[in-house]
Amino acid sequence: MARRRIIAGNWKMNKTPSEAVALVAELKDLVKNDAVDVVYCVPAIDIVPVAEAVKGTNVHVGAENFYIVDNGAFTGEISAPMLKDAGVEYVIIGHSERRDIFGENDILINQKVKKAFASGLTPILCCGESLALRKADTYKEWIERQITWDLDGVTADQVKKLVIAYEPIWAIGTGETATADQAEEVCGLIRKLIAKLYDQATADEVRIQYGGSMNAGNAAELLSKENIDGGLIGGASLKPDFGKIVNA
Ligand code: 3PY
Repeated sequence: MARRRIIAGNWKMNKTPSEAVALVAELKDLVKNDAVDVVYCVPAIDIVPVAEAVKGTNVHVGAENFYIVDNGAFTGEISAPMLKDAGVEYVIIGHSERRDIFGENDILINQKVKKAFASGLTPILCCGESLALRKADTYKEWIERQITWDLDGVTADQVKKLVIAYEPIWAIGTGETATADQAEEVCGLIRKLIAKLYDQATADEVRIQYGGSMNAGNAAELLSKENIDGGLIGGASLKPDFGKIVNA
């Protein structure tokens, strides 16, 4: 089945509000492509100016994180209704930097996936293994366990709208990229797992991205693989190269 491609930038903790608006303007013509969903996942403080700046373009706005409660005494957090009201459509959940640096575990990540869907946001759910797990050849079991936990209680109809990003941790911010065959192996495995946990129709619809140093040089080969429906892009999403990835 033909799944619509989705290329999302993960800006991480980069760009002040004025720099963010300038980047949107710089990329505007470069990311035009009606056949692809283009998403900028931006720092919380950039959401409102970026949502304003992308109006009338083909770009959708995403957040990089949120908390599972709507409002209250949660200093420093941002809620799903706040994101929705600001024009956010997608939210990254379970990025390895959130898991490793901020201690997010699969229980919280599962709650976030369910809360995002309940709030009308589309999760971009990240999974991926460390270099140690890759070397020990236990990465497949690890990823199956992550996805199984993270989707506990999530319905097939929701999973059909979900985006899953396979991001091997050893390829994040290191300049290392999984080969297209390594990426395809795991993305194919994730699709088979979704068929096992749900059914084939759901597996055929869920969109699976590769993330981890995807760039203008390797995007076309990665995106040519059957089970890779897009990319979650780190550093290259902050440069004109992002346009080349969108159009790869
Ligand atoms: C990277 O490519 O570095 C990422 O972490 C994308 O999310």
